[in-house]
Amino acid sequence: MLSVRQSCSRDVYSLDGLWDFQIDPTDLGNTDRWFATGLPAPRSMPVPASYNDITVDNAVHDLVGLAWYQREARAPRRLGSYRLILRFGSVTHSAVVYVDGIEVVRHDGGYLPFEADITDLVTPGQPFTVTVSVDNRLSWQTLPPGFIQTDVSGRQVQRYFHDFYNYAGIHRSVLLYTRPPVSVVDVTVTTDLAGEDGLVRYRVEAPGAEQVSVRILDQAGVAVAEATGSTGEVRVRQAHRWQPGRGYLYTLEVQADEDTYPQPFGIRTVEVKDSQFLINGEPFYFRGYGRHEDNPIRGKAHDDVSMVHDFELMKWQGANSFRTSHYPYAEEVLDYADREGFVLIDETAAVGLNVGLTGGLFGNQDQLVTFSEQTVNDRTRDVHARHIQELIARDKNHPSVVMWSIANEPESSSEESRAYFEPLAQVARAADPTRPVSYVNVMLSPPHLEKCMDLFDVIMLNRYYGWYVDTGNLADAEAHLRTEVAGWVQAFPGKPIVFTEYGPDTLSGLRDLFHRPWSEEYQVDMLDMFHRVFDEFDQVVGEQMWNFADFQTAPGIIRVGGNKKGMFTREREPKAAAYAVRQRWQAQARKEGSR
Ligand code: E9O
Repeated sequence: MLSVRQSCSRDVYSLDGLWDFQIDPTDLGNTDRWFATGLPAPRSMPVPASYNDITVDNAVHDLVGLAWYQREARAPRRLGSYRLILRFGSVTHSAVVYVDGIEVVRHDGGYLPFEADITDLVTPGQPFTVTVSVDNRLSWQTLPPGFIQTDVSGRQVQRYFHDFYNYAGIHRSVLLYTRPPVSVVDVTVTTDLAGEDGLVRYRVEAPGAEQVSVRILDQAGVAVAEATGSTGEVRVRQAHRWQPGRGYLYTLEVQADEDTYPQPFGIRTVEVKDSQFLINGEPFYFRGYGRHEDNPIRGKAHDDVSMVHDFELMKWQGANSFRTSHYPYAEEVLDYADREGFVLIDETAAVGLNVGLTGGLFGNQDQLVTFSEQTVNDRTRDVHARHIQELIARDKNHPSVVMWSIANEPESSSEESRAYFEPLAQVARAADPTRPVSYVNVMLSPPHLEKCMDLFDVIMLNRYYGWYVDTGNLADAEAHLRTEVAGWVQAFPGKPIVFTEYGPDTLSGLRDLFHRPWSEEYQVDMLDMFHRVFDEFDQVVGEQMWNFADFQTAPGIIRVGGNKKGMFTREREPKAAAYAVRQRWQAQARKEGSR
């Protein structure tokens, strides 16, 4: 799905701000439409925001069920033959949207956009009501998966297999935009290098358009090439490459009859070859973090203030990349990464998939939970396939995205898991033949148990030697880590290895002469130990520690106010490791710069 971009044929209006909000007292609103005459007892809720931490009401904070949002909007006065589209950046986890009481769209999947053409339901210049029901429930067929239990008081409790808190609400901007009756609905740009030149292949979908043409504008807005037709290949002479640390963006300005759509892109190549990860033909070493969209009060909402500040902190550290763990991030974040030259591993919301398990006692590191149902099944896989396709459709033109991660830490040592993932790897490759595809491997599936990795291009590993195992014993931890990396090298020669998680929980301000776990000293030591081992193996081409910042979790006996594995606190204050790792990363960056 195309991002919303302004142009001479497209106007954009924001519906962000305060909406009316109310919890569904009956859970039946989508059937009996009790909201049709307005929400009877509304309170104010900002959009975008997670609703959980805004009020001081447990009913809102701990809701398992439906919440309703409503506001008035106004159709543009001069619409003429143009279409009016209502677009949501994301609603977590599923939404049903009504315009003046008429359902216009529903969408499952809390981290991807959706839209509806509402032209025929509005009158130019006149107000109309937008109502959204937001369902935060997770089941075996949602991503991420989860299940619901009822406690002794009859209250529903959501259980899930990931540790980050199940924030919900309208998390990204709500926009109204106009476009001509015949318009661009999809653009795909892929690029290649030919000596100093860039080759730009494009494909435009604009149903019913009689004339399609494109111009390529450089970053200064100067046209450097053009072509006609809905597909083609254009040569950009002496191309500015999009490079890590130096993002250079061109714009493919598409003209389809009356419609103009500006599609930013970068000229660069990505390739996995001989255990290296190549960007523009040169070996790239990933330095950075797994992250979360997580902030005090606003929860998982996108906001530009936190985004720009987080990027400043990452640049200060010398990071060049991050993984969008464990779900697709706001489009604004990807646009900004494109501009800033950050390299992204783009992940689906498939976290906590216990493919081969049917019932059992399950610990998500926080809680022990018993369940008896079959967990993930064929329907889950169909949902998963759709998520992969929607993610790639949304993000395929971002030069910052260099790899698709189709799952985080699934069970991957059974034949069932292999059968589950084989078709999904194909779905990703069919949707995008130009980028590597992989998934992130959990510590429970070392090389001798692993059944899925040969389906993928890059070995991504989350490892916690020194924390969940060998706690407090970094000598053993180092030996075990070294042995395991050697095992991967031997089992999968030629596949690059990126560490996508490692690091201990660390309580900011806890200092300890004996460098014991939870102290800032221990975090410095443990990260240092991992880095020492990484440096011994050429096949290790990246280090993304866990996590950029502390983040909120579900309640549990090993979480004190959330997951504390951050390099920064949740408020973005640096822990001691932030300075120590900065030295290493800045030194690496200087070395690369002098090459
Ligand atoms: C996923 C991430 O979202 N990986 C977890 C992170 C954590 O801090 C979580 O925040 O807990 C680590 C999974 C570790 C599994 C270790 C199993 C060890 C068994 C021997």
